[in-house]
Amino acid sequence: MPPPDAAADWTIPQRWDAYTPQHHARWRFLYDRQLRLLSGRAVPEFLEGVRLLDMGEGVPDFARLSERLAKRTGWHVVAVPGLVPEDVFFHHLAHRRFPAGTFLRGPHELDYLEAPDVFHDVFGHVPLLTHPVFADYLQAYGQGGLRSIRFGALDKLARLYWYTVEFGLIATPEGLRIYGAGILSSAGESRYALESPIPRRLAFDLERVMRTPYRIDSFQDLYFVIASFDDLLERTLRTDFAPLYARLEALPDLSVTDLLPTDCIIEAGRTGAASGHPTCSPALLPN
Ligand code: HBI
Ligand code: FE
Repeated sequence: MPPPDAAADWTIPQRWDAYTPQHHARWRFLYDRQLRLLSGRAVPEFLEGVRLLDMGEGVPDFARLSERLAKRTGWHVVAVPGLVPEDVFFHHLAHRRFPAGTFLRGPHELDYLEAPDVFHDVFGHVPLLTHPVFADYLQAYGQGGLRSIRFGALDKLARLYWYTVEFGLIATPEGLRIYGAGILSSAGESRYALESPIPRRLAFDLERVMRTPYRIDSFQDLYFVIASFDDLLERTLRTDFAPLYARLEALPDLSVTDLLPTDCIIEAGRTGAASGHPTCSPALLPN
């Protein structure tokens, strides 16, 4: 059941007028800090989306933001009270509505907070929705999510969201770049994800991703790297999930230190690689 002041689809009014000058100043601090960090680290299409959406003045008004966004890919940003049930979340994505929180993190939690706030949701997730292929991917993800509930495979699909939309990396001719919102909205992880020798970085593989649980309370030990957004769309949401879910039923989950012979290692990370294990350079990522 939605909370008292929310509609049946869990949306609420954003109440943009209620943001104080302090909120807008804090947004600008977070925005400016991330943009300084992300040049040379974020995938160029993300930075292009940030430029197009013109969000630098303060907490964006979702109505104005959606006007600009919808002109490009038909997506809208809708306000919700916080995390919403999976089926509600998938339903919004399947209809090109991105559900965003309205609260802004406090001055004491500028670096890490448990629940997604408006900076994570809007600065982290929305700019890439100006990119037609990524916009298609997220809508197809929502449709797939609704189907996965019927297969009882919601946890597998949640992992796909986690290792792509939230914490995905992408190979570019200039090197690895960030496209996951959980990294893009985090000062610490924006550096760690590309520069730390600790995490393992593997080429994206749908079945591998769906077998790999994740942790929500620390920097990631494992990142998956895609070759392009076209490739991500092709490899995931164009496949028939029924046989995949059936296969996954019989396979155990993998720990982040497990290594499959089929894993294509881009950077082995602290846990290292079995000797002789094939590595793959980002340029040669399986397309
Ligand atoms: N609700 N508002 C909101 N934002 C999310 O990112 C979100 C959610 N509900 C469920 C959810 N994410 C995850 O379970 C996804 O993997 C489905
Ligand atoms: Fe998120």
